[in-house]
Amino acid sequence: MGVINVTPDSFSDGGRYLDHEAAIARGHELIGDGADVIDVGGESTRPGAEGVPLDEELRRVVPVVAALSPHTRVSIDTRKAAVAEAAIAAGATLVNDVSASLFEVAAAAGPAVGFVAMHMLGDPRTMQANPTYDDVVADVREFLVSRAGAARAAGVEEVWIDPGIGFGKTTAHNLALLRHLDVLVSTGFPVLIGTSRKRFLGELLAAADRPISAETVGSDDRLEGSIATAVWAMVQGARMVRVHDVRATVHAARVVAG
Ligand code: HH2
Repeated sequence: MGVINVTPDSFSDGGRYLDHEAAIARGHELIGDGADVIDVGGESTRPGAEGVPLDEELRRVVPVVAALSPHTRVSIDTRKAAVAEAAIAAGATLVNDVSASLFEVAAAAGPAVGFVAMHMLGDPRTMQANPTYDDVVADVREFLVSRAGAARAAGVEEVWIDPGIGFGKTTAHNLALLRHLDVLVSTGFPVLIGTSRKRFLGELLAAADRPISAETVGSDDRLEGSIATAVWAMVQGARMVRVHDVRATVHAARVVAG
């Protein structure tokens, strides 16, 4: 799954694809690089981000979804039912909802439309304040199985689960979820995971034996960690990885797959 953020403020590619032409061109590039799905989002959910008004989110994403959906599967990354509905009308067939609540919209659209239930603690404005869990892996699993079950009960046939790396999680929480990904895989729901360019990758480099300063590891410098964790996740049984650097990730996955 290749990412296009049609936003001014996403943490790694904010501002680059706010222009529709640039976003659509990027989508074609990602398809050429080997993406099977393009995830289009119009609202940043980075820690501390403020929400975006409905009209503005619609204006950002609908033309991009309409232009790309004849060429590839498009997923819509949104927390708003009206945006999900408009994106489906424009050709999207996967609702990627970081609040795990829009399954009714996917269900109403019929069997061609799937749903991703992602785990987030709180909301983007406050989620990194002081995230705490009894047992992060068990808590996330329980939440996802419950939401995915609700989506199935509502009539969605294709339901994915995603632990929401970085969404109300410390580096230790992210690592526990990656290390124990088998716990999510064993639920039977297909697992999607997104580590791409996330902050904890820079923190791990800063904490290594021969540290690289976290400040010098900007989000564009997290490629190796993004690829390593994507391949790790696939080896553990994740069925889809959400990445910005599609070409490099596809190449790495093909090498490991032999
Ligand atoms: N991560 C981000 C956004 N959407 N969706 C799923 N299913 N899983 C994720 O891990 C996930 C997601 C955050 O990354 P990005 O889109 O690059 O940044 P921003 O939220 O700042 O637009």
